[in-house]
Amino acid sequence: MHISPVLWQFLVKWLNASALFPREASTIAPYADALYFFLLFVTLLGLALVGALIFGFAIRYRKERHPVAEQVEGSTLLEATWTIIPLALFLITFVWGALLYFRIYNPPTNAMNIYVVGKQWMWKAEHQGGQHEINALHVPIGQPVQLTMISQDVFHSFSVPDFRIKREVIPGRYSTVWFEATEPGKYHLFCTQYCGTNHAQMVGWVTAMTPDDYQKWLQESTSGMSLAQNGERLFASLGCNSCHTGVAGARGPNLAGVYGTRVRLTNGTEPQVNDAYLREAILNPSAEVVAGFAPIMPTYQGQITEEGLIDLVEYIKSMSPNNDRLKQTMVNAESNREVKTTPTVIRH
Ligand code: HEC
Ligand SMILES: [Cu+2]
Repeated sequence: MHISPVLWQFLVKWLNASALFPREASTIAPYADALYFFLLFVTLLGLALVGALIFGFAIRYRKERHPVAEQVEGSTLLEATWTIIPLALFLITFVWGALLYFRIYNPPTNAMNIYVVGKQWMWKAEHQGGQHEINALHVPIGQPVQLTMISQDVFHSFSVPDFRIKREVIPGRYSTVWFEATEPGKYHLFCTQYCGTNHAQMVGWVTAMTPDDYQKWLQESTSGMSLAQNGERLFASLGCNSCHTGVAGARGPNLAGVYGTRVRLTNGTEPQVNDAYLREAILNPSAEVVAGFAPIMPTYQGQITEEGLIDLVEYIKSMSPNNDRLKQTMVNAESNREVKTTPTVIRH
């Protein structure tokens, strides 16, 4: 997908070659750059206009030619012109920016989900099949990838300039970002939020591969246990299954099929069950008590790492296999509430 005219391609290639500009390696990159160059162009135009006027007026109205100042009362036409033209330019920028914003913030429904945990000072990526990697991320090209990210300690920011993506990674709250890589290659990954002493070392590489190579990589890097399987094990070892037995009349509600639905809470609200809801339900059960149940679930605050929480969420998701959309994270769904939990900080 290329929106760039020939001249444009030429400009971008030249900027890349002269190391002045990151590569355009995702589907969003040409769109982001188009707006960027438009803004640059308008700014340069404004600069040239104002500069020329300053010079022109300085020469034309210099003291020798106009020794006595002449008062001008104003001109409606002139004022209307310098109001309407900038207004039009700003409105164009606004509409253009808003359209781009929606494109950047709404992942395609077929996006594949990868989890990322940020911590001082590394990026940890977890693939559905349980493959883990540190300061590295392998992705297929030609396939939208959604990252569901959370921080285990302080604010971080996940940034891949060649993809034109950057998103805050926040303690206690899932955030997402998506991209579709277009060319195989290695791309720099940065933390772009100062996060402590070794912030500068919180960098890595995103490797974009053909789908075949990616499948091969997945097979070679497998740990044998998917995230959901890890979650199932954790569910048993933490004793969750003693209440959530899955049979009617159990002490805890049946969790099978619950993901993606709406649950009725004792406070009368009906939130959608998404990743954020599940995480909150585990860490802060008394905040949202399911109608018809007693608030007997203990809190697991501080007892489960972010990776463990991801495993549990994946396990609960896997118990709702009927919905394809569920393969993707739903934190972007319309019920994207503020989740107020204190982060689980587990230091090693
Ligand atoms: C002592 C029994 C008990 C244990 C142990 C327990 N839970 Fe619960 N859980 C409940 C009850 C009762 C509810 C419903 C009331 C509420 O929401 O607090 C619930 C609610 C939930 C919900 C929200 C369900 C919904 O339909 O919205 C999730 C998710 C959940 N538990 C997960 C877990 C996980 C994961 C563990 C283990 C780490 C666990 N629970 C351990 C009793 C328990
Ligand atoms: Cu960081």
